[in-house]
Amino acid sequence: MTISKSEIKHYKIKGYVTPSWQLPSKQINHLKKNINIIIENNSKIRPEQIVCPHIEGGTKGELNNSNYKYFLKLAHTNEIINMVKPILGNDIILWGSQIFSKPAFDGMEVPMHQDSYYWPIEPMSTCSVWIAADRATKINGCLTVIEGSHNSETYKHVIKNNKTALNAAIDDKYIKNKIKKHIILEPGQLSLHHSNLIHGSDKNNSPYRRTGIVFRYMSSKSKFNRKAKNHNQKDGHSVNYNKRPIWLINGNKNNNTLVKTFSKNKNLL
Ligand SMILES: O=C(O)CCC(=O)C(=O)O
Repeated sequence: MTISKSEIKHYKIKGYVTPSWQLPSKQINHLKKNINIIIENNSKIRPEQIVCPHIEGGTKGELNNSNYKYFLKLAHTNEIINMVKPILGNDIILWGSQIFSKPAFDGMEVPMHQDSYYWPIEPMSTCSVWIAADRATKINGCLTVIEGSHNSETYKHVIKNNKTALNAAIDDKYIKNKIKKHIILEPGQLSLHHSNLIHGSDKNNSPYRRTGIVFRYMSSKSKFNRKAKNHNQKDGHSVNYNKRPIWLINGNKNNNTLVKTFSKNKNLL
């Protein structure tokens, strides 16, 4: 196992964890290289908003990502899946991913939010795995979380102006006086978070880029609801759930549709 009992306990009590396991250094270089290729080839898309790099064309053909299989394979990494199993059980589907890269001096804020507000999964049995490609610190806008907030309901969110990387944020009244915990990571380290955890990240005004990729896993005992209303970001980046392919990572797909499988044996890393 790549996650210890005490790390699982931390996740269950606080809604997130930073396990001690991290990507080996060779894989960190592959990760940086592949993220850089996507950013360079998609200069019209904000690097905080590169949605589904593991799917050819992204969510609707908007992404130039001939290296999508690299991300798909990364999402199948055994050590990562072994962390997700104790949280979601054995039936696991990969349903989404996003690169959140905040350029030096110009990185967008991710307003405080709960992922459950956005997602079409019923019931909401999910886990996000956020992998750092660059060092993430207080000064370049690392993830911040409100510990234990995953035990709360999904709160009302309000629409923000489009200078933020997400357009809906939790109403300030729910986070007033709450302490934000910074998740500081070295390249290759990762954190797991619960879909109800209140989290976000500050702008990056520093001279250091801050980049991570997040993979979204769900229990396939839950349903990926293809009829869920799509949400459209004000900047034109839209998310369409109707036809999105999803990948069976482990166990059974149960009643989910458009489920694909991926051969891990291809040498893509
Ligand atoms: O990378 C960030 O700053 C935000 C990530 C996030 O909101 C998420 O992974 O759910």
